[in-house]
Amino acid sequence: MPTVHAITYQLLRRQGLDTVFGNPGSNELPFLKSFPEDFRYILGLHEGVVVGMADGYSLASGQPVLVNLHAAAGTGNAMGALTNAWYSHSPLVITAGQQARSMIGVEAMLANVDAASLPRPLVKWSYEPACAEDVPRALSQAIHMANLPARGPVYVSIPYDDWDHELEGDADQVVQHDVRHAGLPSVSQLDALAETLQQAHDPVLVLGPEVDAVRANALAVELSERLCMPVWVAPSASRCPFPTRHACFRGVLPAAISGISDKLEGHDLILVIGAPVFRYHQYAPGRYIPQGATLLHLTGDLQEAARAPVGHALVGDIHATLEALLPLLPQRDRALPSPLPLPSPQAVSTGRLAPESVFDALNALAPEDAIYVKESTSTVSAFWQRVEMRHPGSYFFPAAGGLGFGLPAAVGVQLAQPHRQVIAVIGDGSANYAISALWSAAQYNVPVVFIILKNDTYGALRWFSRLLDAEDAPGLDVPGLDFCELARGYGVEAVRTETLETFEEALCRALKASRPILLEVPTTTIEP
Ligand code: TZD
Ligand code: CA
Repeated sequence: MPTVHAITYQLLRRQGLDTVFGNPGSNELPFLKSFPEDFRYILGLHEGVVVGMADGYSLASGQPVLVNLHAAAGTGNAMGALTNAWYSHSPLVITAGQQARSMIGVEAMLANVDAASLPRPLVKWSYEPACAEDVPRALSQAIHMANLPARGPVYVSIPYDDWDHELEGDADQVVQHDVRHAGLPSVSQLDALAETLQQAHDPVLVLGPEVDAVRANALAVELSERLCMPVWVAPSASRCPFPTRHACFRGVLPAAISGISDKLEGHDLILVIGAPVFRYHQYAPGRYIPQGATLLHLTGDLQEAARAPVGHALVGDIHATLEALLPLLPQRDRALPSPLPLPSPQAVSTGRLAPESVFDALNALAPEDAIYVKESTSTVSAFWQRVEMRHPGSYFFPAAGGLGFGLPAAVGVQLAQPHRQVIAVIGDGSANYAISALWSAAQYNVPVVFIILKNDTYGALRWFSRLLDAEDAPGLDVPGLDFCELARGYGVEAVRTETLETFEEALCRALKASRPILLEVPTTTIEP
């Protein structure tokens, strides 16, 4: 009779979860033994790195991904990274080993008492099967739960003496179990939507990460051109849903209540697609939307829809909705908005490079379909202005703002997209939270170009400290770091570049190399 181990690997294979990101302990070894040759195990040296790599892999592949962590301590280490996975709707199927069933109660070493509670509230579903027979079914449920909308991470704790257990009857049928989702609005809902859009005098489109996640980018372009409306990216952008040099593109909305109202002033209809309404950051109270405006909200996430403070929401599959909506909308007889002026090239002065110069160079020299994983918080606006992004899946930023995403996610994204160049643009503060991702990049020869912007400070916090009248706060600078030495210590080639010429040269060399390379660039500090 087949074992839990055998059926589980059949299930994972059938569901396409053949890359496992993990960090093992004794509880996990019975799962990992006889690891099938058609599976791939990617080791991360810290669980934050493991989840960050898996998150990047899932974001870039659009597929559920298996993560294998060590019981309580391993899961605990992963929690920071889980904040990002939760908000980016990454379908991570996280498994963790548990002590042998008979030793959980006595709290033997490495038992996770109340395992299912530990990862909450950062998972959609968390479970420890009540008996060994239930393990494959629970894993099947986990995969479907993670993958059904709104997608998100799930967690299953598995006692290590379950794997050799033999299954009876037709328990193997769970391998074929299939769950599909259909999420198209009704005809009358679509008609009402089309009617409202056509009636609008001056509509504006606000796009969120879900547009990029479901590859509705081209549909969003068509919609904006059909209705000749300006397009903003929803605040705290974790992905790029719209080509940034398109005539309709207006930029990223500020992450503040009153700031958004100011930017959208004058529009009578605000159509938000695939974003929360809204993901604010700094507290600047005021009106949620301009007086007299109506907000329509299309999202696949019922929680996003329910928690919005304003608007009329329609929850469904946004790709299918846009496909069905477009034929109902006649071309609007009006000029497209004029394109934003291109930023003038950053003047190069002596001394440290401005981040803007680094971005100008990237924009000129990187492949046109490069994928940027960005985690330098003070340079977000400059980056969006200067680095053109054209294709779906070109930009990833930590969705919950939890630092430690950038380095590992870049490795995961590059593993999932071997034919596109991944460029990680990381702050000297952010880089430290998951620095050992460099080891995984080196060991698996993942050819990411890592650029560390080294301004010796938590730049964004410097800015916030002025905003919050807390400039005398301690702990805002990070001097004395040498990322070239750190990178070499983890096996990654590294070079420090202090002038524009040496940066450009090193970048060109790194882009041609088929191995990971880190460039450390001393820069000035700018405002977010
Ligand atoms: N810890 C974690 C896990 N996430 C966080 N977001 C923070 C702390 C707080 N934090 C920010 O929100 S921005 C920031 C910190 C420490 C500074 C990041 O510095 P950096 O980038 O060098 O990466 P800049 O460009 O200098 O701001
Ligand atoms: Ca910094």
